[in-house]
Amino acid sequence: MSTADDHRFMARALRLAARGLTTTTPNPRVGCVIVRDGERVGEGWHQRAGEPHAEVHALRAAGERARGATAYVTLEPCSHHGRTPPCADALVAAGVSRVVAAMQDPNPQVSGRGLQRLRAAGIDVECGVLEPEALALNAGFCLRMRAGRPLFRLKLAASLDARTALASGESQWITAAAAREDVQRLRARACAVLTGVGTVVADDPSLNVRLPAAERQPLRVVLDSTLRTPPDARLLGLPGGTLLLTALPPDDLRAQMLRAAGAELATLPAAAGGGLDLQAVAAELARRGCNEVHVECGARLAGSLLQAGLVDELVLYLAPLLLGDAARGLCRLPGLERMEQRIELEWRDVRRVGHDLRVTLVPRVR
Ligand code: AOF
Ligand code: ZN
Repeated sequence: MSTADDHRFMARALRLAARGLTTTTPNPRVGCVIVRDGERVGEGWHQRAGEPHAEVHALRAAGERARGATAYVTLEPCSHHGRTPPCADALVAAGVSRVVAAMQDPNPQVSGRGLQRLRAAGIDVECGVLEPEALALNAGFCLRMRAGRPLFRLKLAASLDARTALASGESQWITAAAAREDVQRLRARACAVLTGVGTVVADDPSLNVRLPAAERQPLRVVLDSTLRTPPDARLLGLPGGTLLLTALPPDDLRAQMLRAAGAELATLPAAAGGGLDLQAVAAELARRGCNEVHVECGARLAGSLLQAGLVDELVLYLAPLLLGDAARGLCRLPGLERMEQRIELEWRDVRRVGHDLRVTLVPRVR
């Protein structure tokens, strides 16, 4: 089989994997295509944790035609007994003769052992086809496995002069309907939607997914070191669950009231300058299986996350408006004394979304 065919079938497997974009958490999105004599005889993708992996769906579809076939998988087939038995064993049992994987599984329970097991069974194994695309699809999962923290995607919406609200706090509506719907899609793919208590108190946001096809609500997370969340806050009553991260002990009176109002609470260390230790927040969310955390917050938390190096992706919606100097800025950062203290980003993507622009940035690696 030629390299071009390998790329074509792996691209197809990646598209299948992306069908699990909003549903596989805490698992990665994985797709599989089984090809015999140049023809696709089975396809599958991982849909939900606890359900069969991509390979199992594809092998079931292929049946006997899997014998002697090539399996294209966007992630190394697993070798461990998790919620389901090892896919490497299933591929061996089905008699495939070649396996092409896009990338190794960063899960320490697998990390190369799946490929090893296939090779030991005499299967021709190749790894690394369309690897950058596969890594991008599961960037959060990879970060959680390798660094013990989720990927943080910070969403901001501002006027052309980078103002997010009037001095009065009034912020509806800066961006138009298409941009707000785009944000809904970003929320839907996230494992958790995070904000600060200031936003909860000021705006009483829902932070849920309101797309017709939504079958899962991300966990809502509020950074609330002193438990100022009102027990009647809108987000506490919605499906999907709300986690309040606080520095107060679990037996605090407010903690008890908020638990009674439906919140889950976890106590974390406070940061030296007030608020919570953001690295501890990241570690706690990873521990809970969060791969991607979508952040919608005020200028203070946005600034703190940027300073802590915890913004892996910044998605900024820019509306064609000017709000003037008295309006509120994008993110609060300490004044710089030297240019070398600046936070540098790189443009990743620019596109128009309805009336607004969406620019996506990532930290610049120096
Ligand atoms: C695969 N194919 O489609 C996926 C894989 O506990 P489990 O059974 O849900 O396994 C989850 C782990 O399996 C996950 O952390 C990752 O290492 C791997 N995911 N592997 O061969 C798949 N989703
Ligand atoms: Zn598997």
